[in-house]
Amino acid sequence: MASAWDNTAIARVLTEIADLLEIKGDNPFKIRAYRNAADIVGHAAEAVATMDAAALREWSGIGKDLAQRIVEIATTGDCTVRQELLKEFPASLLEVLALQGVGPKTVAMLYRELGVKSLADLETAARGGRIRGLKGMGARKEALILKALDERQQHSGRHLLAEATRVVTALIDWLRHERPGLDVIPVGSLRRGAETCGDVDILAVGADASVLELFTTYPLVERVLGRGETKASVLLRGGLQADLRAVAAHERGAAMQYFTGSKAHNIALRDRALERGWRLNEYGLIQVKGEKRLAGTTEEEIYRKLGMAWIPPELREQRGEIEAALDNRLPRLIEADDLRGDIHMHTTATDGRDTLEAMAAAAAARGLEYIAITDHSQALAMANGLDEARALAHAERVRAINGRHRGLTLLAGIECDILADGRMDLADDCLAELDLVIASVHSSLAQSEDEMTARIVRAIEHPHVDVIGHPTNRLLLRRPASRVNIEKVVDAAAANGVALEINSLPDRLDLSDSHARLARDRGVKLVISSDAHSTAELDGVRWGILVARRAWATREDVLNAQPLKTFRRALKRAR
Ligand code: DGT
Ligand code: CA
Ligand code: CA
Ligand code: ZN
Repeated sequence: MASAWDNTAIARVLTEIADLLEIKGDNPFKIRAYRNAADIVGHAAEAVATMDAAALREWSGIGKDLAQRIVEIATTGDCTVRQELLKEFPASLLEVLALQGVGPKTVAMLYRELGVKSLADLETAARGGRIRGLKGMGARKEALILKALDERQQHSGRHLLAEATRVVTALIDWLRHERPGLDVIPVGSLRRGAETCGDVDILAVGADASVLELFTTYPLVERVLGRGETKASVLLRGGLQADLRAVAAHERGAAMQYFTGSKAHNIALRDRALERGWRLNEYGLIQVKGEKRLAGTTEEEIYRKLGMAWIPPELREQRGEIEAALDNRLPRLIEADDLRGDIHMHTTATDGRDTLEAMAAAAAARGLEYIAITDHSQALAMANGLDEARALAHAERVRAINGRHRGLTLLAGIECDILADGRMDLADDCLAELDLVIASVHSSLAQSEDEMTARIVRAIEHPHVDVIGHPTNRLLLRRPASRVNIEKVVDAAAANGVALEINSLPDRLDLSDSHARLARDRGVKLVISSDAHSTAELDGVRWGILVARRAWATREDVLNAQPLKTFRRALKRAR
């Protein structure tokens, strides 16, 4: 059997064990060893499930016991240590632990003193004012817990696109392994590349109903929510719900179109069909008079019959795409292969995990023509940010390895903090020496809209700033965007020839799709960057590409889709 356990899933079990041990108050060294192992496995380039214990022990930090545990997890999906711990503590405590601002010691105390076993228990205790009396808690902590519970409620049930994609890819691989040749297609918000997914929707085409039975036996199914004639729903480990629908081969296109959505796009399309006396649903496009079947095998024929070009799923949000398709003026969307450079990444000089040399080698292996190394500046002390002297010395090291990889040019850049008043964190003469300056906000995020807008605009007007990094500083499902007047930022960027970043980190995706669309509509150039803090994260640009596509961006709109020469000429410093 193909292992259902990819590295991230294995790492999650290891982290769970560490969490449970910490709640228990176990030996700190043992806890550290599990956390460390989770970190190593989660970032490993090889598939851990294909390795044996001896191979795992080659990695520093993984001893004999841990190696055996990992093999056990990779083959069975669980391990006896975790099972033993779950006899002592209910699994629902892990959800309490996952709450923002609640650590293992607090969870242990809440459990011991108040019998809090779940989020529901926690809410009752907090509302009843029973937490403030506990050692080290107080009314303020109690209020923070209620706020965290409230925020969780708001995001409840949504998952990052990258996480949903990872889970669905593993599930589909497993289905195809069990049923070679099975035609399975992910649809819904995942296929549209939306930044978060509620549940994931999957089609199995041309298979009989037994595929639904098989689906419910997937090893990572936590609970079967329902099973009917044509649809089954399950809750997967990690909390994601997945729906599988069995559809007939001749309805493939209609089902894809219908279940890809969005709802708003479907309604607009269906209205167009109705105007012509046709019916459009998940089974096909049907002429009502005489029940004549007009289309349904492919999406293309459905759109064609309705008088328009096929619309890429990322555009199906009822934001003008139907009108554009009717007029034959849909944009030619940027594709992953169009990216030639990646101009935002970190190394061990600040808070990256991998060295400059390793990042360069990984970029070359991915076929990139150029990269910019953009470590942090001094204000980000937590990240060991660079002062002027270190920034310049680092730039020298970057330039020194230029030419080591055939076809790859390295630019010596910086991700310079924008201070609270809009000044740059490093002196002008230092910034002038560098090849590229990304300016980013990392602090004083709670400023008023006026302050934050003026702060970013001031950075845009700085003579050496080329790009604004993650302009709103949101963290998906965790932290809202800063209050900032994005129109003013976009207009200032257009006036000053500064590019705006689409940061590809799965929990940032900042600019968002609609903000990026506003920027491109007003002639601002975009950059799509990984903001990688490890070699593996260089692949994250795929998420930024989806945002750019949802923003209607073409290759011409994206600076790092240009050859190096054009890219450098387009930077503000070149003006
Ligand atoms: P999500 O799950 O919240 O991330 O978003 P979606 O878009 O995946 O929504 P979901 O799972 O409720 O439904 C999947 C697709 O099925 C949806 O995008 C369009 C289609 N659909 C569902 N319900 C309706 C409906 O009532 N009317 C129409 N026209 N389409 C629907
Ligand atoms: Ca969905
Ligand atoms: Ca659904
Ligand atoms: Zn940053």
